[in-house]
Amino acid sequence: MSPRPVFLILQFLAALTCLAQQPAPLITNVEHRNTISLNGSWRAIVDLYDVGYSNYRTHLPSQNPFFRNAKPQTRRDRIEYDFDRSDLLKVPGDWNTQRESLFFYEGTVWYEKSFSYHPRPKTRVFLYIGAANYIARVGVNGTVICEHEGGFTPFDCEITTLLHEGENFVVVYVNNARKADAVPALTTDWWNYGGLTRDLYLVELPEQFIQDYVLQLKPGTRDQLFGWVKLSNPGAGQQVTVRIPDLSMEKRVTTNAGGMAEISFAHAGLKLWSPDSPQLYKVEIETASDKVTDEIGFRSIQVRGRDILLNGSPVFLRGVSIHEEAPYRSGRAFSDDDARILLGWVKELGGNFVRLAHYPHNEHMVRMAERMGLMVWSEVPVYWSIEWDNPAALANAKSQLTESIVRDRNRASIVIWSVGNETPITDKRTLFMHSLVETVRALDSTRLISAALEARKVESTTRIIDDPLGADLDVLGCNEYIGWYDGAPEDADRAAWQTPYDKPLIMSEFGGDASYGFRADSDVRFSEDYQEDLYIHQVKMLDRIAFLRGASPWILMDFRSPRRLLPGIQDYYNRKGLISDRGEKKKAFYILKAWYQQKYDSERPHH
Ligand code: GCB
Repeated sequence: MSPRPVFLILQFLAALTCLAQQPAPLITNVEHRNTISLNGSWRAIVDLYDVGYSNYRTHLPSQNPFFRNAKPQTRRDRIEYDFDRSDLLKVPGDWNTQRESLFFYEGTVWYEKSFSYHPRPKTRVFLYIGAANYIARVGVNGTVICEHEGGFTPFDCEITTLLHEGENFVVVYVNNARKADAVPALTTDWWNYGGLTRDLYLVELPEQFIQDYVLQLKPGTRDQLFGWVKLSNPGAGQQVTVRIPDLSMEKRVTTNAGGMAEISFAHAGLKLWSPDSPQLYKVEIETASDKVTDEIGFRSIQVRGRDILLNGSPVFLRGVSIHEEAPYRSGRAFSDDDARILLGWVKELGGNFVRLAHYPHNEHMVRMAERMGLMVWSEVPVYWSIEWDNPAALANAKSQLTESIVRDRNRASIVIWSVGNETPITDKRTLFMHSLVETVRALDSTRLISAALEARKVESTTRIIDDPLGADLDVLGCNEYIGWYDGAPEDADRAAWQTPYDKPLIMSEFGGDASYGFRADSDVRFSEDYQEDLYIHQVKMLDRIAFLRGASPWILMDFRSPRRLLPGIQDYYNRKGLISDRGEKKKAFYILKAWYQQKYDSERPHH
């Protein structure tokens, strides 16, 4: 029997409202809240044809059977799935590297986990998902509560009223099928690792809690802090206390009608954060019902003409690009230990800077960089071609950008927000990118904005960086591949660089593939010797660019890419790493290290 039209219309409307379920406003600094980890083993149903979502058309999406985790009640019941008898996947973790059969998989996986919970009075509970690549739909105890698009940023959904005493369950639908209208779109030079790739928590908060806050050094000063605290519920006259015990600072402020309170104060004895001395202060924020602590570093980052100034002094950014690829084991990196190893190599290289390409990396990485003393370039996956004239794609890019800024804007490590990578120049694209730049400026006035651009080649030796997007940026980023995609390594010796912009340049990429252990003459592609020679020519060229203020060559470690097909050499790895996927350093590593030592010494002539 087919359903009546009226019912279908109602169902359609209900489906629309269901799809419109946005996550709750982001809770910052989840790490220091009262959390219950949901990491660990989850039941997983691999659903190649999206049967669980699309084949149950007679159900409202909010009552989709898979979300209900249903069990047969009688022997006659037909239920064609069973989480309890499905295999396990680890969370956090991509699915591709956990099961051979999922290595190339792009589609839907349903995750389920049961947990016992004891509700407490006057407590709100949120489910926080560090990242799910790419679309996630979340249900708790059978009710679908929110959905999220974007594979590299966190979101949370309030589940207070859905929880009960005893056993509860959460079901998450994750789909990583590539789509032309997504961000990123169909093609990337990295593996499309699917799944619940970052930490998952239940976050317990009081009824009125500290939603978000910012405390930063006022640009252009060395002793003035400013910011604000936002409470979860609006309402004027609520007291907020901000303390920095090590500075014996305490400040009381009162919220406005929107539940926000501004803070500003000065302290002459402030020790500023820098790579050489990554000073962090414990900051406590307290209201009548909530208290959260954080560790915040204070520093300023500015541009003056063609200089980048850290705490008022010119600095050269000695960096390297990194993908969120796990060292020693394969797959997505997600832990503190992964971050310690990757960033430890950057320190060994003599770096003070990392470009976390091409999407926001996990929070462990950003916090580890802060503790270790590394400045960070953070990026959104506005990569290559996006549907520039599609308003939904723009809204999506903006929301990923916003989530990453809200998550990280108290981190001293982050000095640059990058709005994209190698986006081909057209009017529509430049408008789109302009809109992203405006989004950043509205959310954060203390950091620099950049993007990885490409240069225009005139004649055979001159390269001009005159992308119109440059007008919007504080710092020009440029990717170039002289000696790899563009001519021979020695062509760098004659290359001349120009830009009409009076702005600093970071060479955000250069490099070439080398298979670790493959030694040959320096003109043999894919040998360590070729890559070493390329770096020798590159650093000489870079030294001749008068407006160069930093570099983040491509890339620290070999990483998986579906575009890298050469058997025996690439085997689905981009081999431009200075270090292999097994942690072995290639010859070029030492060329860059020596160059960075020189740069370091020349900034400190008296040492
Ligand atoms: C680029 C891209 C980067 C690639 C790299 C390469 O220009 O920005 O994502 O992986 O080149 O190796 O081709």
